[in-house]
Amino acid sequence: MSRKAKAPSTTASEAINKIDFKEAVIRHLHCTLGTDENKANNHAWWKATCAAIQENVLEGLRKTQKTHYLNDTRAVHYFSAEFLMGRLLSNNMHNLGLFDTAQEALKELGVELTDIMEEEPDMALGNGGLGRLAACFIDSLATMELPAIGYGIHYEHGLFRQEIKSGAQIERPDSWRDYGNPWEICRPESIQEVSLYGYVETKYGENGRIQKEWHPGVTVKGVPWDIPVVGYEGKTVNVLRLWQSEASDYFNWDVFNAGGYVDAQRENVHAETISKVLYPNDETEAGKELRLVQQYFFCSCSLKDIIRRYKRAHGDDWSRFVEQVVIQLNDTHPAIAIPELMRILVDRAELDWDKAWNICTQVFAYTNHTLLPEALEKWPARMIEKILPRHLEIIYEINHRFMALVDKKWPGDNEKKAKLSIIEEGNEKMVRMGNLSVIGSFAVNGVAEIHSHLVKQNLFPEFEALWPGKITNVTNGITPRRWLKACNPALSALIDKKIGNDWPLDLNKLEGLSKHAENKTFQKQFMQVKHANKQRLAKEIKHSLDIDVDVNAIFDVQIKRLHEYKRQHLNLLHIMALYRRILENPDYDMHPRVFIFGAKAAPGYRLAKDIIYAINMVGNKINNDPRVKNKIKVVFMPNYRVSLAEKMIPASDVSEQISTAGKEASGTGNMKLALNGALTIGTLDGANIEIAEEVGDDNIFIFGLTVDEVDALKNDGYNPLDYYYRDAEIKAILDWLETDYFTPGQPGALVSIKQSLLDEGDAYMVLADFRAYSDAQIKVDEAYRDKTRWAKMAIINTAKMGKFTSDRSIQDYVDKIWKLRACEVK
Ligand code: 7GP
Repeated sequence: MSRKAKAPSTTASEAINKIDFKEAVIRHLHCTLGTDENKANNHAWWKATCAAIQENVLEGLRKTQKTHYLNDTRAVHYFSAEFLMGRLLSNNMHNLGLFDTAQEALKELGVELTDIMEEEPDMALGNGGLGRLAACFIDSLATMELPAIGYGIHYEHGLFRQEIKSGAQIERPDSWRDYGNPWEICRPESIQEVSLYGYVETKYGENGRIQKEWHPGVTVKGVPWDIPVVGYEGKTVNVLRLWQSEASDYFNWDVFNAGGYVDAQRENVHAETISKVLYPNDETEAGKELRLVQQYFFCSCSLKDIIRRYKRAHGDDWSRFVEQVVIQLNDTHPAIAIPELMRILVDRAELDWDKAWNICTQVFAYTNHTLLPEALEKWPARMIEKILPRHLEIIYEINHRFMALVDKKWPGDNEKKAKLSIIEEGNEKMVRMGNLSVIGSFAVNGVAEIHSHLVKQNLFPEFEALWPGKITNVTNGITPRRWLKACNPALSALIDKKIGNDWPLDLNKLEGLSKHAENKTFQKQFMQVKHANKQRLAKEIKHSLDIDVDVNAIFDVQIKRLHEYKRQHLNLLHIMALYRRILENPDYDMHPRVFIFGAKAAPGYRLAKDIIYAINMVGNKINNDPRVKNKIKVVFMPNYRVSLAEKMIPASDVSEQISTAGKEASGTGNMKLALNGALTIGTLDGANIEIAEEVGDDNIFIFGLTVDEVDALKNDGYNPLDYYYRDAEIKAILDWLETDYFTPGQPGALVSIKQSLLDEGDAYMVLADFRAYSDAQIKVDEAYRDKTRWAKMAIINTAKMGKFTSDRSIQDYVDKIWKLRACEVK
């Protein structure tokens, strides 16, 4: 899996490189941007630098594509409605090994690379974990020289920009490519057409064969934009292909003539709007027509693109398709690809059903990312019928045949059938995309051990019984290139010095740091790096929020989407408890702490927005209360995104991973923070469990109910009022929320949080875990005061993160699911 990294060569060629690089940047200033060294502002320097780097990227891309073509390689096609890429300049420079060269070259031109890097807008075409995972995975795929292509949507607007006004979240449009994106390449030669709406005609062929003909109502164009994905050391450059919708020149007279369509079309989604905006919902399905159209649009374009490429090599011979193509479905968002491939094979290629189904079920694999019921996609059958009438027929046919299989396994068991059916009967017939995905795939995986176990045991137990072994686990991972090497240069340099520089390709090498964990000098160096990173973040906090924070305080960080199950409000209640303890006892003994949050709430998620508001209002009060004597500071960093994470993570001491056990499928922020030497306070949930196994119980703060205990308590009839009445501190804090103490003149402004916990039943068991959490925080406090102990623990956290490189995740996918071979690009 891992390759040896070359020792960095400091030869004459590098000096020449620097000259070449300067020359390229200047050339682009002149010839691409039409400006010059004297006039150029940071934005222009950034663009010219990107263009200079892109020259190298494109050369790698050409070589890679040629090599893959000549070797007729099997490839994985990663279908994902989201790719949360962040910025690309720093990453591409690091992966090409050009970072230092570029930095020095620019310096000689009087330009500070780190300044111009700030000009790059984040490519935020995703919501959170699922989208960022896709981005880490394509980095690993290229690094491991695996033939792969990412397929997604070229959203005009990515995830909204978050502003905080008087404590509340305001959403503003994100325009990541307003002034042109230097990385993407439009490929008009590969435009695809996608059909929507209309009706299906049944025909009888010569041999009595029934043929279906879909007469679509509209056809739209899918225009591909390619983003090159550079592997570490720059050999393989794969592609992320994102589809943009455009109105087609094509007008369907056939449908028009069938009558009545002009009016009907008016209610339909318009071509240009399909790729306009990313749905800002994390872990909730939207159920909106446009969303289904988006999903179908990118799946249809991508399948046609795959088939075009396959046919170029194999003509109409479908027999080798499954050898060449594997498609990974990133959650159910691309599940409509299954009936779409069936349609292409049966209606277009005229394969018989069994043959087509045989192909389908050897091509698709499906990853589940959540157990939350509100995130499991279901579409009204009527909506599918309207948008994709032929696909609904195909789904029924898939289901009909599958039900026969179920009947064979459990004869006459209608309950089983009702549960396993793709169709949910009820007031409104619904199509369950999860069931469709399991039935149409040859492999299904969860994203951490415990999650995969729960997928088998709770979500799909009957499928597990029907097809034992089909559901497996692939624990998530993160790319250490972005999440350590590029974002934490000082720590990377220290690690290089201690154990050599091949860890970015073989993260288990970090284990070599363990034996220095008790070395005083190394501890000092390690903590000095942390201190410097904290200073940088403190500056950023001062700059963006005008809050002064003490760099010697514990930087306690919770960064992730705002969701009740992630329990930012548990963190908040604990902050209020500390505040109250200080007010009651001015000598309350605690090491100063800065609680730092970053989180976006889905615009329609009321309580999530209320929690953001509460964090800001409580923070504002505490930060300005002289009685606190700066022992607590609360910081809510606006507009949390990949590039902000890259600044926060290296500066964190404590990583908050406090979801209700059983709810966080894996988490990946937990891995990034631990990799950068933060200690986790967390529940036994998701990948926290595997992190604890790696670092050992002494180097992590685990608290709270386990999955089994959560279930047991629920079954016994959990009553949050028990905790409210029995724990005076909990009662006092919740009652505090009802006053106008934090929101002067607005009593009740924070009451929805109390209500959710008391009146609405505290679905995520915040109160049940509060005391255990508070006790664990006392242990964190004690540990931090012991400088030597903390340094040792932090080093061990970094040292033990080898397992969580996304290279290992990808290798697991390759071994268990994709059966891919690396293809060396010379
Ligand atoms: C997330 C999970 O919540 C997180 O635990 C996991 O680490 C991540 O996926 C990557 O596997 N899920 C989503 O982001 C999401 O939107 C709904 O799930 C489908």
